[in-house]
Amino acid sequence: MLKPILKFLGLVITVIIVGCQPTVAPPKPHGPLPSAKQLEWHELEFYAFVHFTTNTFTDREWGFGDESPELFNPTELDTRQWARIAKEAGMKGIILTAKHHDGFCLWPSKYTDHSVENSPWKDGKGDVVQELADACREYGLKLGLYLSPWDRNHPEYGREEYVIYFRNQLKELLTNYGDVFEMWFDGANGGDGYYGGANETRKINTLEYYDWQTTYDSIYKWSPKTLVWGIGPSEARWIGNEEGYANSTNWSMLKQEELLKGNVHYTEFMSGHEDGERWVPGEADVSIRPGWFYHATQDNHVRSLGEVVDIYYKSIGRNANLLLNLPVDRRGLVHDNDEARLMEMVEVIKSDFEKELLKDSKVMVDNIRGNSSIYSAENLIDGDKETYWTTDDSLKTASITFKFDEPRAVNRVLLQEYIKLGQRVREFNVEALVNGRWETITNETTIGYKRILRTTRVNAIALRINITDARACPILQTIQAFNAPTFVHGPKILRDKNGMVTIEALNPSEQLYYTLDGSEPTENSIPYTEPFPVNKSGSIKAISRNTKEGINSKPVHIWLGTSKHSWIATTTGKGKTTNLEKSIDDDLSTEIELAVPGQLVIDFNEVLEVDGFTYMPSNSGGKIRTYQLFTSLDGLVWTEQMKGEFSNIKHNPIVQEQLFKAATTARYLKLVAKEEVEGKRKVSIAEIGIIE
Ligand code: FUL
Repeated sequence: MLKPILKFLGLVITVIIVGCQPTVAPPKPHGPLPSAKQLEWHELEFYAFVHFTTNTFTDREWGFGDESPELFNPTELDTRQWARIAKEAGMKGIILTAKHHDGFCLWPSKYTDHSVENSPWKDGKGDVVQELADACREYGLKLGLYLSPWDRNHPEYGREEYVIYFRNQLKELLTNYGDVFEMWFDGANGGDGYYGGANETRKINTLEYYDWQTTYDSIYKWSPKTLVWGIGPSEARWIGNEEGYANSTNWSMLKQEELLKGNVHYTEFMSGHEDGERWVPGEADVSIRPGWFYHATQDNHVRSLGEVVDIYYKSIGRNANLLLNLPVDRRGLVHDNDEARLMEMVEVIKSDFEKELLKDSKVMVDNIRGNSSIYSAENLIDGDKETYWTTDDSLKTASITFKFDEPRAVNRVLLQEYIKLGQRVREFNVEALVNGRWETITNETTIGYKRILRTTRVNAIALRINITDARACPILQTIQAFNAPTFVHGPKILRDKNGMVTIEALNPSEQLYYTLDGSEPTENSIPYTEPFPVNKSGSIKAISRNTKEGINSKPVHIWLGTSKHSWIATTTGKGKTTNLEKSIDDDLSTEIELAVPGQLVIDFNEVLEVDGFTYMPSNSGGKIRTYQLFTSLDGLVWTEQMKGEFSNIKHNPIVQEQLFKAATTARYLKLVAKEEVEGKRKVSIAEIGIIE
C-alpha cells in the first residue's frame, strides 16, 4: 500500500517542480538550417531512379541525339509494376529520366517532335510521364523527374534558343503532372552530338549558359514544392560518385557560393563542408547493375547482395538519401533479377532493424539543458521526432549512457541530430560495458539527419555515447541500438590468365563451397581448398559459410568465358608499353597504359565466334572516350565492327560491354583508342575481353 502512495506523492512533487520551473529556452539555431521542404526530403531517405529512353533499345548509355523515335517501342510497358516494386521495397518515390542527354522525350512535349509522339509505342498516343504519375498516385509514391540540361538532339543547343526550350519543357513537366517532389539536373553538359544534323562539338559553360538563377526562380514559381537537385543553386547535391556512397564524415552544408564560381571540386561533395554557408544535403545515386540503362548483357551482373546492403549503410547510414536505379528493359519492365536483388536487400535491412534495444533501457546523461525535463534524455528513446535532448549552451561535449537490466548483444547504433537547429556534432565515440570494463567500439565524426554504425557484436550491460566535439551544444533527437543477424558476404570468384580459378571469402574464417554444373551450392558441395583450373567457358556458383553460426551467404554466380591462357597482346602504337599481357590477364587490379591515339591487337591463337567485346579502364588512369574496333581472321585484312564512344566512363568507370551488330568469326581483335575522356595523352586498359 505504501509503495503506490509514495509513487503518487513523487508524481505530485515532480509536477509541482516542473510546473514551477522557469521555461528554459531552446538552443539558438547554429549555422545554416534546412528549409521545411528539405526537412521533408530528408525523411524520404530511399527512392528509385528509372533510366529509360531510346538507349534501352540501342544498348547505349548515352545516345548521340540522332536516334529515331521509331526505336522506342516497349512491348509491355507497365509503370504500375515499377511502382509496386518501389512500394514493396519501402521506397518513397520514383524519379524518371523524362529526357536524357539524347533529347528524346518520354512525354509528348509540344516543343519538339523528338518524343514518344513519333514512336510506334501506343501509336504515338502514349505518355510515360503521365502513366508514371498515375501509378505513383495509386501506390502512394512521390514522382520525381530528370530533365537533362544537355540535349544532343536539339539544333539550338549551346545557343540562347535552347535555354528557352529547356525552360518550356520544365514548365510542361512541372505543371501538367501533379506534384513533382524532386527535379534532377544532371551535371554532364556539352560535348559532341547530333544537334539537328550539325554533328559537331558544342562546349558550354555550365555555370553561365543556363542562367540558373532565372531557371530556378521559374521552377519555384511553377512548382514551389519541388526540390531541385544537381547543378545550379540547388537544394540537394550529388554525392560526388556514382557508386552510391557518402564519406563517413558528411556535412549537409556546402560552400555553394564558391561552387557556383567554379571553385569546388565535385569530390568534396562526398563530405560536404562544415563551414558551408548553405544547407545542401547529399543524395547518393547508384544503379543496381553496372549501367544506368538496361543492357541484356548485364542481366547476370546485378550488384551482389553484399554490395547493395553496403550501399544502404554507406548512404542512408551516412546522412545521405539513397536514389537506387532500377533500369527498365525493352519490355518496359524492371527485370526479375533486379527486383529479386532489391527484395533480398530489403529483407536484410528489415531484419537488421527488427528489434530496437534502447527503448527499454535506463538512460542517463551528464547534462540536461537548464536541468529542464523538456530536454530530458528520455526524449532520445521516445520515438517522437519533435522532442530532443540537449545541453547547456556552454557545452560541446557530453555523455549519454544506456543501461540494460541484463547484457544485450549489440552491433548497430543509429543516431539522429535534431537538424532543425543545425548540424553540430563533429566527433563522437561509442563505448560498451562488457564484463565490467568499458571498451571503445567505434570512433566517429559526423551524425546529421541520420547515422548508422555497424560495429562488432558486443555483449554489453551498458552503452555510452561520448560526444567529444561539436560546433555548438549537441542536440540529439534519437539514439537506437540493434542486434542485426550475422551477414555472410558472398565470395569473390577470380580466374587468372592461365585459367586458374581462385575463390576468396571476405572473412578468412569462412568456409567456401562451389559447383561447376549450375546447381545451387550448399555446405555439401565441393569444398574449396586451393585454386583449380577451368579453361573452358562455363558457370561457377559459390558460397561462403560462417561455420560457427551455420549461416551461408547467398550464392555468387559467375559465367566464365573462354580462358585467355593462349592470347597474346601487341601494339603498334607509339610510347613505351610493357607487360601488355596485363590487359588480358583476367585481373582487374593490373593495367597497361596506351598512348593516344593508339591501338592494342589481341591474337586469340584460334578462331572464335565473337558477339562483342569488353573494355575495362582502371579507376585512376586515363579512360578511352572514342574508339574503333576491328576484327580479322589473318591479322592482315581488318573489318571495322564498331566505332563510337564509351559514354559516361569518367564518372562510372565500369566494364564497357559492346555488342557487334552480328556475331562474327575472328582470330584477331584490334582496339583503337582515339581520344581520352579528359584529353589526356594516355589511356589505361585494365582488361579486354570478348562476348561469346
Ligand atoms: C550521369 C549521366 O551522364 C548518366 O547517364 C546517368 O544519367 C547518371 C545518373 O548521371 O551523370
